[in-house]
Amino acid sequence: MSGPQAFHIAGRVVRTHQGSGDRGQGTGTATTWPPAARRATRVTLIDADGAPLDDALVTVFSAPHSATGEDVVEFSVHGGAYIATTLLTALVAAGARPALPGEFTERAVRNGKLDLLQAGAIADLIEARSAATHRAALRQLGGALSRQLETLRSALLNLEALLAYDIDFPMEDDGPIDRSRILAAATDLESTLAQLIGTFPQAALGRDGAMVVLAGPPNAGKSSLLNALVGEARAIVSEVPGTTRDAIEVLVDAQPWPIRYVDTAGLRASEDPVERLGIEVSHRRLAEAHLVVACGEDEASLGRTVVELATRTTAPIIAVWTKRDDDGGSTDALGAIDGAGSGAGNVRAIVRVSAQTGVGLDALQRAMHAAIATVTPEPTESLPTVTRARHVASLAVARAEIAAFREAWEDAALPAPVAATHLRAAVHALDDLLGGIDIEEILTRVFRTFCVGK
Ligand SMILES: Nc1nc2c(ncn2[C@@H]2O[C@H](COP(=O)(O)OP(=O)(O)OP(=O)(O)O)[C@@H](O)[C@H]2O)c(=O)[nH]1
Ligand SMILES: [Mg+2]
Repeated sequence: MSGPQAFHIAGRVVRTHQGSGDRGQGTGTATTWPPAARRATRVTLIDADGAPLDDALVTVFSAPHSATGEDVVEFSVHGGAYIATTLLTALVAAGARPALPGEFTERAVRNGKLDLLQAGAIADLIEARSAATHRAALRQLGGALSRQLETLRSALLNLEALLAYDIDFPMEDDGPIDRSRILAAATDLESTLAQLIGTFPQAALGRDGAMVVLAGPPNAGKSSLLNALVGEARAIVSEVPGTTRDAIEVLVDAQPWPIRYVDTAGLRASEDPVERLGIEVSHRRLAEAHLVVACGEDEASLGRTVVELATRTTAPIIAVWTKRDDDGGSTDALGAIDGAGSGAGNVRAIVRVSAQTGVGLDALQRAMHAAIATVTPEPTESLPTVTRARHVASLAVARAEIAAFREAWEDAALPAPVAATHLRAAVHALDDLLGGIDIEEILTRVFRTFCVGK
């Protein structure tokens, strides 16, 4: 519970233990309210009617030394819904109200405990489904991106100051400011912004994973392979060709990026309208894939599959000879697929696999990781990653404004005071991100997506 009334309201649901020897707890048991700050203290909680509810721990934090910057009371109660619900009812009866989604974080921002980027990182942290996303969110919560933007912002302010000097004292003895110095500073800023914007695809990879599409003719064993790779029966397998109709996606965490396996409808000329829709989806997924796993149960069909897939994707291809229950695990020389012709150029490996016995899965996994590494970036630890479209939009505005300034400055097209307005606009774009100025609208936009209690 957070807010100026928090201690007062909590005092109405807490019974402190009077005197020494009470329940033999001694130290750590509250005898006065509020108890010492930042220390777990044992209390009896009472419900709205004054009846005992739980033997619990409370911790109080006094403003401004709390997560929200306000007076905060934390209750640690025994598990289960009854105690928590009854406690909430008692708190509301005593004058509290339920928090809105993201309200605690919003208050932390308003009280200067977090900037907007760090607040967004809390949402990212909660939603993280992969080690990569979790890593990026934790760095952002730690302020890595905020610090980088602060540095950019102060460089911009310096540039503005240089320019102001030039505007105010154009005829000073030491002459006007060196034009090339201002130009170099602007170019530097532009390239740092471009680098930051360039990290956005990494955030998408961390969230959505590297897309590995399993493709091939009907009945080749694609769904069986998916199930074997993810270790559970996610896709329906049957001996009827054309079983899989819709793309089935499974996200598996892996390093450095999670992998999103996509099982697709078998590729063939079909009269069935539903199957054809499924095949169209397969084609779309193939076009977006980071890696394609071509499946075929004999040499000729694998060769044809590779040739067809090479026309539908520019991603690397791993050819999997499926249902090799007896000789799975061995890999073939790259030229070995009969008739693959020009399509073989994309093929990185040929692996014999049995989804039934599991033989060859390890070799396939190794080949996949190696191929993925060639088409996705290494996670950069030196530069913070930009994780949201909102960040990219603001950074792009800042970059465009600086570019406009640089161009105007380069050919002296605009008088300095006019060119300087571009720098002001760039500062504003960065302020939007950090929550420096006029943040009402941004706050609402950011916190609407939070869940209750954060
Ligand atoms: N012996 C053996 N049979 C397999 C293996 N993998 C798949 N099968 C069989 O092959 C048949 C087709 O498997 P699926 O995984 O449904 O094939 P699919 O490529 O997903 O087929 P569609 O969804 O129809 O395109 C099923 O009867 C599977 O049991 C394997 O490694 N060994
Ligand atoms: Mg299938």
